[in-house]
Amino acid sequence: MKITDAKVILTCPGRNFVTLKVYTDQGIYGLGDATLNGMEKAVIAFLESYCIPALIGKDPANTEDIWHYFYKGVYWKRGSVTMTAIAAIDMALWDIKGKMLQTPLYNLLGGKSRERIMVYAHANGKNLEDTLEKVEAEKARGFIAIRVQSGIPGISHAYGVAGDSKFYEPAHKGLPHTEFWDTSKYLHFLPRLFESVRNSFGDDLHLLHDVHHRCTPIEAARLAKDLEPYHLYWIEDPVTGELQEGLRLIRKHSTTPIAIGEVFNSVYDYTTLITEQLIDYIRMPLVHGGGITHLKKVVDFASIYHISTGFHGATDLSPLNLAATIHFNMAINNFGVQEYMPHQDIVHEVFKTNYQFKDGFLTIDDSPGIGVDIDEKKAAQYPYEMACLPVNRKTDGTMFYW
Ligand code: EZ4
Ligand code: CO
Repeated sequence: MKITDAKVILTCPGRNFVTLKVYTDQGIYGLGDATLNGMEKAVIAFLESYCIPALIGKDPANTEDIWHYFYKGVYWKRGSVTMTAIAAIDMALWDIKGKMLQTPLYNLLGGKSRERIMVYAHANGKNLEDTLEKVEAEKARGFIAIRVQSGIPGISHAYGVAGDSKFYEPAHKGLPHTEFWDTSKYLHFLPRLFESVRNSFGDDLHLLHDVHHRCTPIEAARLAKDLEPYHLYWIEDPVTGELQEGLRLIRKHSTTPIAIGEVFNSVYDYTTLITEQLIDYIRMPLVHGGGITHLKKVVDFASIYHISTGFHGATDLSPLNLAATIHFNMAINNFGVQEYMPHQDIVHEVFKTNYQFKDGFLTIDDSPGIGVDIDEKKAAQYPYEMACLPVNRKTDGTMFYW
């Protein structure tokens, strides 16, 4: 079997998605997600100027060798743009392999370790009362794990807290908006928020929270310690992951579990965190972490240290990534939980999906490969629109992490 051609499909059904379609001489094609929020065109440039011409003529069955061709074979390694492009290629080739062998992707990764995967929902409220209502609404939809984010008294707009829209979308059209942040107000409010959630909903719900990299190590240690009585499933990105050693300080002070890495793209971002057991959950998603071939190695490495998965799964990752992720999570032993937010309805006009949500879990059918298709005519009806994630400043104007 040979790869005869590949192309990029860029579409914006409510938000931008980049899809790689790889064709073979046997009429089978494979699809991979290449969406990197706000940097869509950078990934496309790398795919079109180098990866696609280099793919043509290769045997798509050789997923391992092709992965290393694009990773080891390229002088300038790693980085989100490069690893997203490699992920898209890798996903498309595994999709082809599944279609060629007429079997779902999870079978190629070890078969089923479970029948369904637990997912967590987002409850984003404007203030404490509103957040409690949002938790109630997600619970009523059947979720047993819920990420809780709330507007903070004294902070005009906190990242990740949606406006009135039914759908979560942190990017805005055009250049970045500026948001403002005050860590002391946040650290004061958060324990009160989780105390109220536990008082209202009891001990059974799995509660999660995303810090969005906004604490220093000692602030994060205080937060993790203050939240201990509410036994969270995890706190996410308590500090920026670049400073792997910073996690040691948090661990010294608290048993609140930690999830890190939605902005990571390689196993080398994780080595200290994994080998020193400084985290509990891997967040790096297939689409930004070099695809199935690379993530499988990271996750197997993590399993030796009793670290589980909790992959990033916001709506700026396409349905293709979500479906591939469900297969992956079905197969591995050290699955933890999967982030899940439904895409807008128009996204499903473009992407034909094969997964289903029921009672707090996702299941996937047994169509060959990943099992998701793209309607190119529909995709063409939604042209690209520039959109960016916000930037973040402290209230005195200092640039800060978002
Ligand atoms: O900021 O997907 O855990 N989820 C998140 C998301 C990310 C966006 C970035 O594109 O932190 O809201
Ligand atoms: Co996050």
